[in-house]
Amino acid sequence: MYFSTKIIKNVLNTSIMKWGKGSCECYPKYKVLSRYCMQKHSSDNIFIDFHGNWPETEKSVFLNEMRVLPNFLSNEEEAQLLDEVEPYLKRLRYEFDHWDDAIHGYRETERKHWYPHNRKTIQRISDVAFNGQIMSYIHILDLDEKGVIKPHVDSTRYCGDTIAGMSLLSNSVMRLIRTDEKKYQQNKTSEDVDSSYRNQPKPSTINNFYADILLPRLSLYIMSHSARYNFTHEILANENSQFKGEKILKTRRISIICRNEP
Ligand SMILES: O=C(O)CCC(=O)C(=O)O
Repeated sequence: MYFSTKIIKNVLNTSIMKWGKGSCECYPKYKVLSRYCMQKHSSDNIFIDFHGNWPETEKSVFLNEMRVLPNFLSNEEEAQLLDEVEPYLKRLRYEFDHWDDAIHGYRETERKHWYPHNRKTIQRISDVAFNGQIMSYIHILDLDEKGVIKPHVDSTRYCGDTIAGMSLLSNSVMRLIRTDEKKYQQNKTSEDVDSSYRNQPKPSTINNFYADILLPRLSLYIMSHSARYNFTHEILANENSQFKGEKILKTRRISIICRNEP
């Protein structure tokens, strides 16, 4: 199935799907996208651009373990979340000082208690991505327009096998590059696993396979199991932010990220 750039633009520019509790409604005009909802495991996926020589088995596992739900949020839900988090974020400075850090040009906070309308949105993530088992602290990451998230693998010490993130304010491209599969698996002893929160192996796209993931504003991504541990993930800087040949402009982006317990 071939998806044209016109369809990708439609996803980026219009609210065409509404996600309810674990299901979605698609307007009839966008039948082709409704197939995405029905066939999330199909080997073509409009939000994933595969590069390099992927073994077929890895590809089908990956399609189950890296999912993008477009328009998970409505514009109103996005505005309500922003109203709640902005007053806290505004008190912080963007961190640009440490180029070695996995994230550059960001500020962040955590939140446990949410206004009731936003709590409902968090509960939807909990139901869709975690079978109701979510960590109580939710991570809010505000990336400046010039900010980048460099390739890293999250440590298995601090959270479980799944992370789910909503993208507010901006579209962006996340890149997942295949890395050393043994090093970052769960349940390793302390000598095997780096103790830092984010490990930064040096992944290469040469003689390797990787995937670019389009994260439209208002979407939710769910990354789990091998997509988390066998691949680094990063958010591309504007200089190389493109998807299927289309430039994807990243402006200021706030992600609200839920995790499960290790
Ligand atoms: O902003 C995101 O969606 C990804 C965040 C991330 O990679 C991290 O917190 O380790």
